[in-house]
Amino acid sequence: VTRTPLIAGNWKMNLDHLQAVALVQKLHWSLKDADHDFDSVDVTVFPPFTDLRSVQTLLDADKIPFGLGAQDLSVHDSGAYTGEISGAFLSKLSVGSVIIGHSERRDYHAEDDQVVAAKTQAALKNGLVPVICVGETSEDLEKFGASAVPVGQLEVALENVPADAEIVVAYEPVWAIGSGQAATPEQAQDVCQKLREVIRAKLGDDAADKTRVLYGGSVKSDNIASFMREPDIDGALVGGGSLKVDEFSSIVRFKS
Ligand code: G2H
Repeated sequence: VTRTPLIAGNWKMNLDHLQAVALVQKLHWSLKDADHDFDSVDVTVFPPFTDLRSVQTLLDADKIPFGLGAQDLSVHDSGAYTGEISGAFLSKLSVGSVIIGHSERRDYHAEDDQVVAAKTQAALKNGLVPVICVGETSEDLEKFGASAVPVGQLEVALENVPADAEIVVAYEPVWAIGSGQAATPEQAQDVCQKLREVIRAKLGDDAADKTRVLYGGSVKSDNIASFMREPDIDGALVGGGSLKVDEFSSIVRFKS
């Protein structure tokens, strides 16, 4: 099975709309200068909501072949939910995917597995590809080992997901996020392989073969290639490393 690698840049709450446009433009130039083969790797950026329109306009105008994603969405479509952003609004802005259940949302906004499942449904209903994040904390790791918690989280998120739905799964051990201490490729491969088995059990062989499983947590230009060599790791969800042009460009060009 061949799965096109996906390098996803999760900007978190960084870069205003002017900085966002500048970064995307420079990243495109950097990749073109390096003769990058844009078909060989999918690149998606996940800016803050307030940057989406500006980035989408730039991608369109300059025919830049990056995907556009959002970092969260509401479980609702519209109504009296002050401050929320619906999947319907996102898809009208040509947003193609949305991060769901990032550990920062689980932690700081009390999103549990049920909320993650509801948001996954909201994304699919609006034609958005959910990028479902799972991962264990360091306490979980000590108590249950690496895979039990992420496997359980994914099982709940995939309830009622149709077998032919396009989804992306991101394994992000919480202890590796923004810490500079990435998992080893072997550890990450082991959990990603188990997550693929969850996809197989819930959605079938076809989905297990097609679905991209990403690793996230302190991915940098000097460790990306080691993750990409693993058979069940199909890309990366990159935080800090996606905010600097040269660094992110090198990560995208992990093959060269
Ligand atoms: C994990 C990751 C991006 P970082 O949160 O989702 O961030 O690469 O900064 O560890």
